[in-house]
Amino acid sequence: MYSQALDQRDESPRGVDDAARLARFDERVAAEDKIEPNDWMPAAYRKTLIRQISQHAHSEIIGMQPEGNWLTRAPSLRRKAVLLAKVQDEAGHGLYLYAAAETLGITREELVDQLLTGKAKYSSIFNYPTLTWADMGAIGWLVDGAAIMNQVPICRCSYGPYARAMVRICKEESFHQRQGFEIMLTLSRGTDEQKAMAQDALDRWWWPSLMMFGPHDASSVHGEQSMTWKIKRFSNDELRQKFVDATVPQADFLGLRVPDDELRYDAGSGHYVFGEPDWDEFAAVLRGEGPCNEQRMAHRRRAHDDGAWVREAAEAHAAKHKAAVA
Ligand code: BYC
Repeated sequence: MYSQALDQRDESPRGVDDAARLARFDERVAAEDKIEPNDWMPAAYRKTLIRQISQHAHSEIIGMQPEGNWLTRAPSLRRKAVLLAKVQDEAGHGLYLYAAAETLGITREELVDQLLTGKAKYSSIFNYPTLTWADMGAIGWLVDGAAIMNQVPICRCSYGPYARAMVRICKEESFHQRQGFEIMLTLSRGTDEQKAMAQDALDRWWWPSLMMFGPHDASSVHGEQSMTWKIKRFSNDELRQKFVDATVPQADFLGLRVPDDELRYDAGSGHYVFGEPDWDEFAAVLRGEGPCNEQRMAHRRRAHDDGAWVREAAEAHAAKHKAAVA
């Protein structure tokens, strides 16, 4: 349906990409020019962007649930206000990203439909439960930390609207990361019980956070092409390594232990060597078999149905306005 229409738009009347336009596109990407919505682009570039930006948008929207779970149980008014602001930021990120995806010629309704029907993915990380308050710290510190590592390079993405949306998103993610780290710091400097809670959260969120970067480069389907197009600037494995290198010293500062027996610093390379995430678990989560996949989607569908009256009211208002103008 939509993809056919988009493919036609990116092809010449003979149904073949015009070599001159493709060469010009490649030149512009190589020269670090931004590609804008009305510029010609290869159909596959458009499709990849829609896939990645919408997966990112859906992740922000589904990502509100694990933390939303703790809004009513935050340990103080200040903690509650901060967490509420963070969850609201995530809703905002979802909206900028849906808007960025819409500039590629797909409608919001189609994007939402792809999420609700299970056609589009969202990040594996949000299919894990938030069992204690320390999970709010671990999510901010590790999950937002991984998101920043992944997303800062996307501020230089070749597609203008995505790159610009990422600038603001990354600024807000930095605040999220700091608030998570501060929760972990408070707990790890607290009572034995609080410190144990922080360690338990690190134990449960460490490996899923490493999985956020996607499969190894050798198994990455889109990685190489996305790097050529300058949508991605670093490979999945490069970003995972950067994340481990940045985060292990932070765990040391907190006095917490990263749950990896193979973890060691290699002075020769200046990098940490670390163990393998459980890739069977990753595959299962992507198949919809993670601990919370069903719950997350059921909640999202319910929220969408509950919001039907808002969409109907907006449509009725738009129709009335159109009739008045005509
Ligand atoms: N979860 O060829 P590959 C956030 C899929 S942060 C689920 O390497 P690509 C937030 C991948 O889609 C999270 N699926 O793909 C943080 C592909 O399947 P399809 C969102 C995953 O695109 C805190 C297949 O595996 N961030 O929002 O080159 C609070 C093969 O992978 C995952 C972004 O989306 C995964 N972890 O690289 C609130 C950042 N990993 O599509 C919210 C932008 C891989 O062919 N996205 N897959 O069916 C990216 O940078 C890239 O899309 C990825 C994957 C690194 C995620």
